[in-house]
Amino acid sequence: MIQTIKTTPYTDQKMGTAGLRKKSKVVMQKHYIENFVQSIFDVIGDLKGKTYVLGGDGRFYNDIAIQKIIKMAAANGISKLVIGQNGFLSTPASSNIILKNKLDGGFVLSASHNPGGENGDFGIKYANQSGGQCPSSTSDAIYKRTLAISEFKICDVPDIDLSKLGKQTVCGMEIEIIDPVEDYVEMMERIFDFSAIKKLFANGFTMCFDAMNAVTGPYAKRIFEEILGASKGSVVNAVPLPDFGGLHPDPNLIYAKELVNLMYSDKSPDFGGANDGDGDRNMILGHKFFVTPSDSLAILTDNFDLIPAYKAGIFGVAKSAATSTAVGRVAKAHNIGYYEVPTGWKYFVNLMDSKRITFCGEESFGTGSAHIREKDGIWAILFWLNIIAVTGKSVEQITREHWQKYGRSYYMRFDFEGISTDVADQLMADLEAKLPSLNGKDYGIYHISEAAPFVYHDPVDNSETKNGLIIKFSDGSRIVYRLSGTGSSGATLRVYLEKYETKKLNEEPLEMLKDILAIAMEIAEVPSRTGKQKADVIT
Ligand code: VG1
Ligand code: CO
Repeated sequence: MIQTIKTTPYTDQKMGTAGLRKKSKVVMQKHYIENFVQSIFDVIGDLKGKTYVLGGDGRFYNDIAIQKIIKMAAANGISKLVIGQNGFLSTPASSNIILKNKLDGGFVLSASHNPGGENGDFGIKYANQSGGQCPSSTSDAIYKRTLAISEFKICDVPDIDLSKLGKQTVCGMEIEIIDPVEDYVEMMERIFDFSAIKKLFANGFTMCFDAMNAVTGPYAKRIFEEILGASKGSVVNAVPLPDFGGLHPDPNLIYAKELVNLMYSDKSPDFGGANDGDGDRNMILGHKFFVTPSDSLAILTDNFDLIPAYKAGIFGVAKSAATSTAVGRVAKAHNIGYYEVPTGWKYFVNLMDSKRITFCGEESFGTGSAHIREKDGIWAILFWLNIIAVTGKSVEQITREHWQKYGRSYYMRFDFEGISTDVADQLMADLEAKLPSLNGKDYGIYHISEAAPFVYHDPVDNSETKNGLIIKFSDGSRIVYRLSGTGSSGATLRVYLEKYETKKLNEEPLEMLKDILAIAMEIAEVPSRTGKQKADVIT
C-alpha cells in the first residue's frame, strides 16, 4: 500500500514569518504539498512513536491537502495523528492540543490573514513539540531539504472520512478525530472569570464578534453565545467557508469593514471584536472607538491581576520591535521583564518556555500569553471582556484612563504592497548603508538619536536574528522599516511610525504622525523608488 513516488524539487519552498505561504495555484502544482511535507518528515528523521496534530482554517484546498498529509504521515511511519473534525482547527487550538497532550508537533493548514479561495493564498505552518512554530534553524534545514528532494512516500488508500469523531486506523497509523472546540473552551474557562462575564451579558451588555467566515465561528458561537450568554446573533459570519465568502479575513479597520461600520454607528453594541482566518489575530473595538493592538497589549498587561489565571503574578512581557513601546512603560511600572524580538511569533517561544515572559504581542493584531505558543484571537477578546466585567468600564474609558496614566504612543503602520522584490531589497540595502550617516541629523523639530538595524540575540539559544531597520528620535518617536515575510507575490514594505505624547492625548493619529511619515518617506526614498506616493494599506 505504501508507494514511493519520484519527484523533482521546487525552489520556492522557504518558510517566511509564519510558515510556508503561497498562492493557492502554486500549492496546487503537482507534488508541491508532497515535496514540502516530505522534506519536513525527512528533517524530523525518526518518526516512529511520534504523534502530530493536524487541521486548518477550512480555506480552499484544506480538504485536499489534509488527505495528502494523512496518507503521507502513515507512509512515513508516524504513529498517530490527532485531527480536528472535518479538518478544522484554529492555530491557537492546535497549539493547545500539542501542549496538553505532549505531542511532537503539528501542522496548521492556513495562510492566516491572507485572502483564500482558488485565486487567494494557501499555507502550512509547522509546529514542533514546543507548541509553537519551529525555529529558523529547523525551517532552514527544511528549505535545504526541499531543494534536494527526489521522492516521497504516500499510502495508496481512499480518502479518509474526517466527519466521524473517534479513532480509526489508516494504513497502519492511528488517527483520532476530535471536536476542535472542546479542549480550547476548557482552557479558556480555566483562564478567565466566566461567571463575571456571564453576569455582564445577563445585565444587558452587547457585543458583536465577526468571525469573517473563517475558522473561529464555531469557537465564538460556543463561547460567547452558548456559554457566556451573549444574545443570539452576536457572532456574525460564523460559518467557515472555503473562500471566506469573499471576505479578506484580516481583522483590521480596512478589511473588517462590516464590523467597523457597525461599531461606529449610533446604535453599536458595547463591544466589537474580530479574528483572522486561523483565529490567532484579534481586533478590539468599543462604541466609536478602536484600540490599537500595541495599546491593547499594554492595557492587558497592566490589568493582569484582574484575570484569575494571572492574578498570582506574571513573569514579564515581550513585543516585536515594530510594535509600539507602550507596553514597555507598563513593564517598567510593574517592574517585570521586558523583551523586544523580531517580527514573528516563533521568537516569543523561548522566552515563554524559559519563564521570562507571560504576555506577548505584535502590532499586527496579535496578542497572547504563555497558555499556548501562538497568538490567540479569542483569548484577547475574553481578556477584554473580563476586564470590562470586573471594572464596569467601557473599552474607551479603559483605554483613555490608560493614556492618562502612562501617556499615549500614537502609532500607525503603512504598507506599500506589490513592489518588485528587487526594488524592495535594494531600498532596504541602501537604507541600511545610509543609517550611520543619519545619526544626530535633524529633521525640523525631530532629532535622530539612533539609526541602526534591529538585531536580536535570543537569550536562550544564543541565535542572532536581524530584522528591520529602526530610526529613533530624541523625543521617543520611532520609524521602523521592514519587508513582509508573509506575502505570496512581490514584496511589501512596512513602515511603522510611533510618537509618544503625555499631554496631547486626544488627537488624530495621522495628524500627530504626519511629519514623521514625511521624514520616513524621504529618508527611504519611498516615492521615487516604488512609484508610490501613498501606502496601499494603513492600519
Ligand atoms: C505578519 C505580521 C507579523 C505576524 C505574521 C504572521 O508578518 O507583520 O507580526 O507574526 O504576519 O501572522 P509579515 O512578515 O508579513 O510582516 V499570521 O496571523 O499571518 O500567522
Ligand atoms: Co493568523
